[in-house]
Amino acid sequence: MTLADSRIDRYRTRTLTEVPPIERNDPTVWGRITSPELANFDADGYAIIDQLLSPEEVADFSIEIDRLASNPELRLDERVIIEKKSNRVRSIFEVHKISRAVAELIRDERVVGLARQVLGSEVYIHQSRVNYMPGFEGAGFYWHSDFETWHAEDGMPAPRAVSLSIALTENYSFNGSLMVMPGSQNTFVPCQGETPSEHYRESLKEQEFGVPAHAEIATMANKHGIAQFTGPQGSALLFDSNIMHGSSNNITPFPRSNIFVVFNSVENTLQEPYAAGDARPTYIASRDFEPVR
Ligand SMILES: O=C(O)CCC(=O)C(=O)O
Ligand SMILES: [Fe+2]
Repeated sequence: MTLADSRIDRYRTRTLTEVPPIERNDPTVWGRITSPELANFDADGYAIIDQLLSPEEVADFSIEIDRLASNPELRLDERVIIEKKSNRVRSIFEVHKISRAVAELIRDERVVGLARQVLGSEVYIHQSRVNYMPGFEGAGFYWHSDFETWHAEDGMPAPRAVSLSIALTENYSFNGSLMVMPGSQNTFVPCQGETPSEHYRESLKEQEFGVPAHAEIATMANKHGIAQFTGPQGSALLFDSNIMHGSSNNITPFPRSNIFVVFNSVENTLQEPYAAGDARPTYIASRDFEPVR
C-alpha cells in the first residue's frame, strides 16, 4: 500500500514493526459442500481426496511432466525455476499454458468442481505449476501462508482461494510431503519486513521475506498441531489459501512431484499489491480473470 492508497486493508503485513496475529473475518467455505471428501474442509482448512486421478492418468501425467522438465528450450523460459544447489528444475509455472493435458485436467469437473464448492462462485486460475522435488537434494518450503504473499505481493483482497496439489509420485511422510496446521486458516499471521523489489526472483527458490516469526509458528503449532498430507499417486490435497503449511527437504531417493493449481473466486480478483511495489509477473499471479469452464 502506498500513502495515497485509500483501501481498507484488513490483512496488514510486511510491516516495519511486529504486528499481532489477526483473526480471519472471512469464511473458509463460501459455497455449499457436496463432496463427502470435503466434509471437514470448513473446520480443518484442508481435505484429502484419496483417488482423484486413475493410475492410467497418473502414468500419462508423469510422462508429460518428465517431458517438460527435460525440454532444453523450456530451461531458458522464465517460468521455469531451477533449484539453487542442484541446478535441477524446481517448478514450472503456468503449466496449464505449457501443457494442453494439464489445461484439460484443470477444467475437469472432478478438479474445478472442488474449488467451486468451497469458493461459492465461478473460479479462475490464479496460478498453476508443477513442483518437482527431486530425491536427495529437493529443498523444502519453509512455513508460510500463501495468502500472505498473494495479498502483499499480488493484491489479492481476501482469502477466497484454494490450492489443489495432485500427487504424481507417492507422497510419503519422509520425502518432503506437505505439512499443514489444521484450523490455522482462521488466523492471519502478519510478517515483518518490507518486501524488496523483484522479491519473487529469490523467493521462488528460497523465501526470506513473508515468513512468520518463530514465536508465531510455535504458537500456531501448539494450538493446532501439525498434520501431513501423505498418499499414493493420484491422491490430492485441497487447502485454504491462508493455512499455515510447509515442507522439509527431501533427502530420500524418492522424488516428490506434484501438480499444483490455485483457484481464486471471480469475486476476489487481484488489485494493486497491498505491501509491495510492482505486481509480480502474470505467470506467477494471473490477471486473466476468465472463469474456468
Ligand atoms: O510443494 C510444496 O512442498 C509446497 C509448495 C508451496 O507451499 C508453495 O509453493 O507455496
Ligand atoms: Fe505454499
